[in-house]
Order: sequence, then structure tokens, then C-alpha cells
Amino acid sequence: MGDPKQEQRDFFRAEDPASGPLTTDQGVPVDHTDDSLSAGERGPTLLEDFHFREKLTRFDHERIPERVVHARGAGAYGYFEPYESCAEFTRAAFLQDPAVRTPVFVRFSTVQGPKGSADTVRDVRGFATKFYTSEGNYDLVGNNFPVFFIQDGIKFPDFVHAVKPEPHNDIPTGASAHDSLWDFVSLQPETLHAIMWLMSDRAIPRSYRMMQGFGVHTFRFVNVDGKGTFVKFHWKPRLGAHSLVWDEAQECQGRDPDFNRRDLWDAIEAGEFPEWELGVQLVPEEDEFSFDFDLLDATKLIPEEQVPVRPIGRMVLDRNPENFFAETEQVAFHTANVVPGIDFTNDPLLQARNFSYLDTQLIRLGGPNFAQLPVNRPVAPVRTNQRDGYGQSTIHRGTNYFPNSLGGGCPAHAGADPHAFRHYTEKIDGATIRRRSPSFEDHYSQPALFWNSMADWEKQHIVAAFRFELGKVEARAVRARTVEHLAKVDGELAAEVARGIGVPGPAAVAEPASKLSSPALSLRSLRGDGSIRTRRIAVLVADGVDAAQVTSVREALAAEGALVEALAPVDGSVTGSDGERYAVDRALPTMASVLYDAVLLPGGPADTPSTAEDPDAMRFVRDAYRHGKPIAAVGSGVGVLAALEPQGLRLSAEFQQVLSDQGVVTDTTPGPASPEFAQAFVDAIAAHRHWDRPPLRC
Ligand code: HDD
Repeated sequence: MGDPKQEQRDFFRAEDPASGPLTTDQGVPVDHTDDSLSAGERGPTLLEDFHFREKLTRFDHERIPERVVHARGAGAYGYFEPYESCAEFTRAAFLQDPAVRTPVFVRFSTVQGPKGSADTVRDVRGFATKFYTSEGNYDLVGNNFPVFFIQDGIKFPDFVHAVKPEPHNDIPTGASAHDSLWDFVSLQPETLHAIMWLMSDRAIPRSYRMMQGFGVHTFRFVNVDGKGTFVKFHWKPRLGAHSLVWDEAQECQGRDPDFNRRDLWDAIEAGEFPEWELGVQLVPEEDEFSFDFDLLDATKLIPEEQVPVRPIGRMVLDRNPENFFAETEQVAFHTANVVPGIDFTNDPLLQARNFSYLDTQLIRLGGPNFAQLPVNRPVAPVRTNQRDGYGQSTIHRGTNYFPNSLGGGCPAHAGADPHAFRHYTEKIDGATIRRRSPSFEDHYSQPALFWNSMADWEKQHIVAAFRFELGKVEARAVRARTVEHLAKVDGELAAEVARGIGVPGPAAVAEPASKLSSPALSLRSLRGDGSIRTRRIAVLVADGVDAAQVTSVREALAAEGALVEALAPVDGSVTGSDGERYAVDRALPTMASVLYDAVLLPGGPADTPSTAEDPDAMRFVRDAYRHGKPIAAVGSGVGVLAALEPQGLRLSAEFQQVLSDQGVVTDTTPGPASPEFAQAFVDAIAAHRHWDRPPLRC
């Protein structure tokens, strides 16, 4: 099956550089490009040098304004296919036939930081999908949280100004831990629910491939009979949803600022195509008022236990872009890009977005013709009377107005054509008013629902995150005001946060705002297929390593789809205990534990240099332990772990068998590692992190 998007891109592809000499923009061959034309060898440069002028002018104009939010991102192409027809609820053509694959382009992003900021900041992640359907482009412009910070889009500039760097010194980059954000939060309690998500591990995903996506708003499906059904969209990653820990995320910002972008790129290059299942929560229109919140309020979610998520299809990303700027930077999403069968609701946040996205593209992409760029161009035919403007690349013919007779009345209205978009008919009756609906008033129950749904370790991470963020806030009054709001969510949460930031705890512990919980909100329930595919495992080797042990575990991990790399003090190779040379993948000093999911410590003869004597290696192991990562040690490699026992690492006394305790897997039996050992390590990696370890003392 041909990919129409690929064909389109091939059409627009630049001339093959190998097909001829360097030219100017006008196609004139250039003799050489290293010296400007000058009057004499040591004389001034001549204005006549059109190649020099063109080259510098084009360079001076290479940058376009970055996105005001979501500036930093990574994109990929792929496809979507429905599991079965959704005709009962929607007439959208791309949701009818499991045999039809719709091409997609997805862009993931952080929100606060500029284009060059680090990936692993504490932030919401954008998850925007463009479906190139046969009935035109459909954009699902979502996030990895199911709720947003504000209820009405008129507050968006306020919220974004508050979270962006402080205006006087442009600090901090990519971070929300500063006064203006928390000032805004403490005065605008509708932010609290999204803030709970922001303080949770969801805000530091391990990978773009391992996070959920949400359409956030309540949208409307419309079927062929014009019947509407409320719908919320969910993306669930096949690999499960997994997160980093905060200390690790911060170190990652320095060790590899491109951590998430590289991860996505590398996985696709390796043929490990990320996959998500699209699910929908459907609410019949008759049930609009049967919830204790308003479906039009984007700070609320519908608990999955109340309205189950129904899987309707899957999306696979299988192709990296060829040119970041042309594709990922120039892609233009818009919530109002809908197709017949998908419509809006009166959610005031969504209504504002439907204005803002087109407006922003006009400034960002320099005019109205951005839909002609290859990445934005629909695969469905485009026939309009829109004309001219900057960057017009279509050579229109014929008339440019309607009605016309000179052009045979073309393009004609779609009229009764069933593929035409017809806005959903909704009766509206109301006075002109600038007031929030009372049904939007409860700002505390759902933050409490989220808190109640967390595992103990998730709660600990949330408290630590609040302490970190508020601890960076200079204005004590802002800290105290935030705690007062938290007290209305949950007294225990407020007291724990208050204790860490030096402000008084809540005077009287009130009843929690809600006693309900939704297990589906915890990362515990999002294990995906439970596999360890694409997990990165470091093997710390040195001269004298027992290569048979490495090989046996390496093969077992590779069979499960993990990516195993041997790290040695210097690059090149090491000499094994058998005297053979073994290739090394990377030099240990160039890497760090935070760039891997787990670590293996193989053994070697006791009289050879040991990993336990290498400070880089010991730091690597200590960090892996502190960040809850699986650690496996076999043979005399267990001695490396034993070296950390005085610092608090717990190791069972019995070494003569495979032991797995809190993700620390050990086996001192000599010889190649046993299948039981390898399996215990695989299981520990599949569990992602192990939280109940005793802390290290340094
Ligand atoms: Fe937005 C970009 C997601 C509320 C205005 N938004 C943008 C992107 C994502 C979202 C994923 C990046 C798209 C890309 O990769 O190019 N935004 C959301 C979600 C929201 C939300 C899930 C709430 C449910 N946004 C929102 C509001 C407004 C905007 C309320 C304005 C009223 N968003 C924009 C924007 C951006 C944008 C300024 C910046 C760049 C762009 O649109 O193309 O128009």
C-alpha cells in the first residue's frame, strides 16, 4: 500500500546533491564557495558578488519564530488503523474500515522551555497528531495529562506568562519552580488538578514512547444520522507508561539534553516502532448532566471506572523525518482541523484554542499558505477560492470567486454530498455574559481523587516535587497560600508539603475533598505489554571480565528485545579472563547511569582489576541503586555490590543461589549465568523501578 504522504514528500524533495554541481538559488552553477569576490587578493569585497550576497542573506533569514509554547519537540510519521467500524458513533471516514491505514504525523514536545532547552524537565508533554484522512486533515492536539491548568482560554496568556521565565531576567529555562508560576497557582485554584499531575512522575516521562496521550476536552462524535455523542480521546502506549525520578531527570538534562528526542529517533531507526492504542470514552448526550462536574470543564477527567475507555484503533510511528526544520518545525497543528463526524463542544478552553492555533501559524510560518508545506498538505484534494499571500506555491487557474459562471460554477458547493462537513446542530439560548458557570466551581475534588489514587511511592514523589518547586519560590506568602489550597485537597498532603518548605501547616485538618479513587490514574496500572523491548542495559566490563557470563546474560536480554551495551574504562576492547579480546560499545566516562534502565555487573578472577576500584563505575552503580533501577551481579561481580553495603545497600547473606530483592539480582555461582538469573533480571527490568530500597547513606 503506497503512503500518500511519502509520495507527496518525494515530489517536493530537493534536487539530489550528487546530481550536479553547487548552484545559486537561480540554478546558476557556482565555481567555488570559499572566497568572496574581492578587488585584488587583499582588497575589499565587491557588491557584485551575488553568490556571496545570496548566501549570507539566506543564512540571515534561516530562523523563524519558535512556537510560543511547545517550542521544543520531536516528530515522526506513521499510520493509524481502526480495529472496527465506529459508524454507530461517528461518520469520520478514517474510523470506518480496519483495512484503511491513515497516514499520521505526530509531534511530541515540552511546553515551557525554548527550542534549545533540555528534554527531561518537569513539564507537561505535548502529544499532537495529524491524521491525513481521505476527507481532509484531522488534528488531535493533546497532552500527556488528561486535564488542563485553566478552564477558559482567555486565561491562557496569563498562565503562560506565569510559567515562562521571569520577565526581568529570563530565568528559569524549562522549569516551573519559580515565583510567578506559583503566585498564579496560589491565586487560581482551578490550576490545582493539573498541578497535581505536574508534581507527579507523569511530568518526567522515561520516553515519549512510554507516555499516555489525551485529547483533554470533551469533543463530539457525530454519526451519519446527525446524532451526537460526547467523546474523550485517550492514547495508551503499548510499552506502558513509565517515568524517570526527579534526581535522575535533572542529571539527564546535563548528560544528554536530547534524551527523549534521541530515544524516539533511535527506536524508530532500529525498527522498534512505537505504538499506541486509541481509546474513547463515550457519553450519550442524554447523560450530559449525570456527572458531579461539568463535561465542558477541561480541568476535569471522567474516571475510567465510571466510563470505560473503549479501544478503537492503533497508531504506529515507523518513519523519522528527513529534515527537522521542513517537517517537525514547520508542522502546523490546529484544534479546528476536524473532519466530518468529529465536532466541538462549548468547552471555553477549546473554543479559544479554535481561534489561537490558526492565528499563531500566521505569524510563525509567515503568512497564510503554510498548509501548502509538504508536512501540512492534506492528501485529500484541496479546491478553494483562497489566493495569493506570502509563499504562494500553487499556480491557480481560472476564477477565484463564488458564485461564478465563467468557471462553470466551480468549485461547486458540496451540497448534499455525504462527505461535506456540516456543523453539529445545537440549540443555543443565553444572554451575553462574561461569567464562569457555577458548574465549574469545584477545584478540589478531582485533585483529591488523583491523590487518593496514587501508590505510596507516587505520593512520596508528589510531596518531594511540591517541596522542590515551592522551595525555590522566594515569596513566603506564595508558599503559604499554595499550602492553604492543598489543605482543601488533602490535609496530609498539605502538612507534608508545609513541613518541607518552612511554612505553617494547615491549622485544622479538614476532611479530604474526595474519598474516591481511580486506580487507572496510577502508573501501577499502566504496565503495557510488560515487555523489556528497547530498554537500555549497561554491562560494566574491565580487563579480566568473565566473558561467558556477559554473553549468557546479554543473549537472554537481547532475546527479549533489550539493547545491551558494554561499557569499559576506555573505548576499544577488553581482554577477557580467557585471554580473548572483547569489543567495548562505549567508554564509561562518556556515559552515565541515568542514560540506562538497568546495569549488569559480571565477574572476573579476583586478582584482576575490579569494577569496585573504578570511581566512575561505582558512581554508576550507586546512581542506578538510588534511582530504583534493576541491578544484576553475577559471580565475583557481586563483590562490587558488597562494596556498597557499608553505605546501606541491602544484600542478602546467601550468595549461592539466585536472589532477587527489590530489583537487586545476585548469583555467585561460578561459570556462565544461569537461565534463572537472566529471567530474574528480565523480570526486574520489566517492573521498571524498585522503590522500597533502603536509602544509601552517601
Ligand atoms: Fe496549545 C501549541 C496542546 C491549550 C494555544 N498546544 C500546542 C501544542 C500542543 C498543545 C500539543 C504543540 C503542537 C505542536 O507540536 O506543534 N494546548 C494543548 C492542550 C491544551 C492547550 C492539550 C488544553 C487542553 N493552547 C491551549 C490554549 C491556547 C493554546 C487554551 C490558547 C488559547 N497552543 C496554543 C498556541 C500553540 C499551541 C499558542 C503554540 C504553537 C502552536 O500553537 O502551533 O496556539
